[in-house]
Amino acid sequence: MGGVLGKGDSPKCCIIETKLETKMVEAMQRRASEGSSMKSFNRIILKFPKIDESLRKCKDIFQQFDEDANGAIDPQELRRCFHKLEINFTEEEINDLFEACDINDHMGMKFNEFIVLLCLVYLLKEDPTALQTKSRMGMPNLEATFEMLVDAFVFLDKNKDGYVSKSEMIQAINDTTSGELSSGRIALKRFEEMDWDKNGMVNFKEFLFAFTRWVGIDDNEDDEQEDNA
Ligand SMILES: [Ca+2]
Ligand SMILES: [Ca+2]
Ligand SMILES: [Ca+2]
Repeated sequence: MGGVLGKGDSPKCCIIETKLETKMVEAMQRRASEGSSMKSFNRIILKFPKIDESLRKCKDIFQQFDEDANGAIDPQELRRCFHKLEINFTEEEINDLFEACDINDHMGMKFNEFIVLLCLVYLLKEDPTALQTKSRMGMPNLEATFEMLVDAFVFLDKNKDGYVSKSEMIQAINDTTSGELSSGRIALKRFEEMDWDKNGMVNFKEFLFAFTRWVGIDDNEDDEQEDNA
C-alpha cells in the first residue's frame, strides 16, 4: 500500500513522496508563475465565509455521487463521478488521488476529503492552452471557489516552489498584523496546523485539509458511523 518511498533515511528526501505530489507541485509552480490577485492575508481571511458557503453547497454533488448513500464515496463511485464530470484521468491517477485524500483509510471519501480531492483535480486539470473561460469540470461556481483557494496558496508561496514554508507563512501574517506581538506565534500555530507530516513545508493538499478544518467543514466528523463490518 502507499507510494514507494525509496530510501527513507532522511525526512528531507521524502518531501516529494509520490508521483501525484510531484504533479501537484508542478501544477502549482506553473500556476504561481501567473501571480496571485490576493493582496494580503486579510483579504484571504475575508473570503473565508464565501468559500465556506460555496463548499457547503458542494454537499449536493457529494450526495449525488454517493450512490449507495452510505456517507462515503468509494473507489467505484469515484470512477463513475470522474466519468460523469468528464475528468479523463487514468486509473492510476484516480487511485493515487483516492489514496492521497482518503486520510482516515476508511476506503471511502468523506465530504471534506471529497472537496479536497475535487480541488486537486481542478488544479491538476489546468490546461495552459485552454481558454480562460473554459470550465474544467462543468461546475463554474465551484471552480471559481477552487480558484480562490489556489490563488490564496500562490499568495502565500512567495518563492513559487509549490510549497508554503514556515517563514513564508510568518511573513504573510506579519505583513498583515504589523505591531501585534502575538502574530508570530499565531503564524507558527497556523503553520503547525497545516503541516501534517511535519516536514517543514505545506503542500496544497495539506493547505486544503487545514482550510476545511478552519471553516468548519469537518465539524460533523463526530457523528461518523461505526464500521459494522
Ligand atoms: Ca458510497
Ligand atoms: Ca515556497
Ligand atoms: Ca508538510
